[in-house]
Amino acid sequence: MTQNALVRRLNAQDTDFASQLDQLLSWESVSDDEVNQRVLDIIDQVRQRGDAALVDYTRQFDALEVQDFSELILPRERLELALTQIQPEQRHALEIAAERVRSYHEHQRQESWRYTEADGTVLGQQVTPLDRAGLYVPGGKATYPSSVLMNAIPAKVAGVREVVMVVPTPRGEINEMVLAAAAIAGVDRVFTIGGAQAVAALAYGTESVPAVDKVVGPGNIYVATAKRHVFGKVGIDMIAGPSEILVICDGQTDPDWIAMDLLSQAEHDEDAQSILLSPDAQFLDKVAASLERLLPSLEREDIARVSMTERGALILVRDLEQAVEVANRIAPEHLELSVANPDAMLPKIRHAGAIFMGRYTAEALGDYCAGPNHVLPTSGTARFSSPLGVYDFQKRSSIIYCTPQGASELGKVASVLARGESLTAHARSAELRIINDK
Ligand code: HSO
Ligand code: ZN
Repeated sequence: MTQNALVRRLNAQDTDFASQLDQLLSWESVSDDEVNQRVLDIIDQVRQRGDAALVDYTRQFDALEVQDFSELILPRERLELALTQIQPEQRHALEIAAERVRSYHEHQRQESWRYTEADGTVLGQQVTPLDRAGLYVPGGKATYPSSVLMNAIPAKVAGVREVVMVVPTPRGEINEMVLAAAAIAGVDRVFTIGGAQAVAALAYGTESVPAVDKVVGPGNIYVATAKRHVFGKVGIDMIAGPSEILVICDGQTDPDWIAMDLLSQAEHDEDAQSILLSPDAQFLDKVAASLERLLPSLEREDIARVSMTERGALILVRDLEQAVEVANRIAPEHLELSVANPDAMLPKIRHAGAIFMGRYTAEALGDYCAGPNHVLPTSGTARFSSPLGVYDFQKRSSIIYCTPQGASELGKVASVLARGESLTAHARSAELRIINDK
């Protein structure tokens, strides 16, 4: 291996591989006292001064000369107009993607259920959508129309009554594709505000912005910090870390395909992480060569290069069995199984946000239009969490419906337990319903 190779090479057979891997994966989300304090001040101002605070912050942070909050409300017709402003092929692609994402998510809708116990008591769960969801969409370079679809469509499929979107428009710049995606996904209202102030407005409501029940969507450190602070007042989705891809390849896929799949995540962010596991050392050499050759062809070459150098790795494993062990240890956001028989491997995969099966299933297809959500658990959180879905916009209420007989039987049990807790009113409430059949 050359000293100045683009991507580091590791060998899973090394005795200290476990610690090399820990080091490779370590990534600290910045949590900065100064950011924290500024965000708390902003939330406070929005709670006290409502729309006026939003106007002030928009002038200050987005360099926009607004006089009045009404200028920050985007009328529905403006969304419709965006559909005519973009290229017909862009509109067509957004529509196809939206349709695929919608039909996939329709499979996720949870239904209410009930069953009857032997004593006639009916038990169950009533599933209801949230009343209102807030969707944060970043402005600037990290604005992704595909993310508008991925966040808004599950909410709509869940039956959320109103989806409210916020998107900053720095110096008045607005992304027509983002607005078109909002129109296609059925977003109900849009405000051109951003940053921590927009999150605060969604959580607490102002004269013009309705308070929502849950805030979802990606954002910068200010947005992420604000989401953490408003959690409890409203629900939030996950706080996403940088994008990650882990590819397991048996060495039989075109090395250029694998290299480009790795680069597809590296180009998101300097902190993004792309890792390849293969039992074939020569194949790793070929992918390394492909990476060197293909990188300069990217518009975001600089970002991808930093990501590959700082956080990328090509790892030689003993066999595919060991690759699976390493994959489970990493619990990646995206896992490509670029092997002859991915179905045989699938049952052994325990932790991954999304699994891309076989040589043809590039992660990029899932990022845009296959159907599943691209908002996925990052930084190893796939050990305990799942992709964004319809279930994130639904909640459940327990249902208990006792018959006289059921209440009598349960009353005897409840009474004993209540007296054990010295809760006399509980005990009496239950006892009053016991049928005395002498
Ligand atoms: N790969 C990103 C999603 C995305 N890709 C949006 C392209 N646009 C999530 O990790
Ligand atoms: Zn992506």
